[in-house]
Amino acid sequence: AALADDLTGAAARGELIVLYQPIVTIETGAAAGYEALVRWRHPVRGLVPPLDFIPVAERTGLIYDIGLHVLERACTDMAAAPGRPYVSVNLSPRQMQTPTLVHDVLAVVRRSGIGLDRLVLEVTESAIVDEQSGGIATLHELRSHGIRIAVDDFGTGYSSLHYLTRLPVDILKIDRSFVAELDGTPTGAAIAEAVIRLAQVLRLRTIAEGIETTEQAHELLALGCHTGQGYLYAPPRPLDEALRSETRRV
Ligand code: G
Ligand code: G
Ligand code: MN
Ligand code: NA
Repeated sequence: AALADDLTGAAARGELIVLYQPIVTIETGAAAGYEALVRWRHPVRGLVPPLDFIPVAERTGLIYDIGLHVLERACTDMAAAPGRPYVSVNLSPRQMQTPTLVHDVLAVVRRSGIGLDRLVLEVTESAIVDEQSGGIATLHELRSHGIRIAVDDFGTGYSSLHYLTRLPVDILKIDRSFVAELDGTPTGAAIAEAVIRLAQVLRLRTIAEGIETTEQAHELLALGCHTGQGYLYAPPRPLDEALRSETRRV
């Protein structure tokens, strides 16, 4: 309860900070975009990771305003970034279910000055697949404005593969648990390979998460995934550091 109280007004007090992790073209190591990842700089507890406060924010409904705050920061930061990178922002289920979402997202992005084609919104399977939530209609509407949709942690949720063929999405993010299994064996590659093949057939892009070794990067390339993020390239960092961080070729 105390944490929830503190969270009220955290954004207004400037306690929420947004870090950026590059999403790179694996062949060149060049950043094509950045994932925005929020942190809470709590005056007493120190840096609180999202896993500790996003669920609280979801329960209390604070996530809606926090999410718009993160979006505004992310779009404004990217407006000043060289090379017109895209920015990928996470949306939680509760945000997806709020009827004003599309209107508010459009207003924030337009105010920032970046084009709508430079925004990717990351949603989880559960947030879209729940028929009651109106998630599908929301995604259609967002996409009609040129915003791209990525399915986060793909493969860990409960959507059936059949259902996926009808989802209005652009990108599948291969969950880092499947990248971690890449060990040069067919069994280790099984799920990543299945996701990549599926994406090819459905004409979706793939982004591999949690790439930590050059071996994983090479294996992803061999499987046909050309974009990824992970500690091999860079951890989430403050904007300035993220923009000037060195990228590497594998
Ligand atoms: O950065 P880190 O690995 O600690 O992120 C942990 C989780 O928190 C990830 O699942 C990520 O999707 C989520 N997360 C990070 N930033 C945001 C945000 O701005 N909004 C929402 N809804 N989730 C976020
Ligand atoms: O659920 P989502 O994919 O949005 O979560 C992203 C989270 O993954 C962030 O909290 C980020 O800190 C973390 N992350 C980013 N790169 C790596 C990596 O290479 N390895 C691991 N274990 N975690 C990573
Ligand atoms: Mn994500
Ligand atoms: Na993920």
